[in-house]
Amino acid sequence: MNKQICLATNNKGKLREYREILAPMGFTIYSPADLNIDFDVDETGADYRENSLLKAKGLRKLVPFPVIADDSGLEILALDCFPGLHSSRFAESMGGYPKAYEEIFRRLEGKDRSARFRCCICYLENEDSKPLYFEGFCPGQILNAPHGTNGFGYDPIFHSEEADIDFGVASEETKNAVSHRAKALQKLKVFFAIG
Ligand code: ITT
Repeated sequence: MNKQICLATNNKGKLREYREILAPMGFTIYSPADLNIDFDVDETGADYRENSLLKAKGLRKLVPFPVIADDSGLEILALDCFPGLHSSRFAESMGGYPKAYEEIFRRLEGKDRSARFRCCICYLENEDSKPLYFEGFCPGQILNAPHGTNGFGYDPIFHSEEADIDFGVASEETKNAVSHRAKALQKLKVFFAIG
């Protein structure tokens, strides 16, 4: 099996987590930037799966390696899974994460704070290969105020139920033991072990 893989992301936080999890298995993970590729895909899919495929296909034609793409988001149950598929775009539209946190706190006043992170990985070996999908969830609660600066994105306002820790103060190792991404990746690792 080719142990060189390109990750279809411009998100440094995701890249760090994939490397941390896959490097011990002997995989080298390249980002588009590592290969001097200007990578940008319009995320026009109707769900995580479609977006992950758009990213995987968009990159696979540009690189000589199999590709992993990750589409993920934060789903707040009392807000009908908002911001969900638009998690990144919502933060951008608010002018950054701190403002997005404030807006979420405002919308959640008096409501149940249950939430989950969700991740869909698409693995595409070759341009004409069948795409393989692996999904993972990470249940928790939205905090009352940001706590810590570890991780990325919405980590500073998320409390993980399984790890019983706020992701903003969790080590990478702790987050990677329970995260949505780690769980999806765990399934991909099983495929690599038998594939
Ligand atoms: P790429 O498309 O380049 O991979 P992106 O950040 O735009 O980067 P997504 O479209 O998948 O990626 O959006 C995922 C967003 O969901 C991400 O930017 C965060 O806002 C949020 N998110 C996903 N996983 C997260 C995590 O582990 N911790 C915190 N926030 C996360």
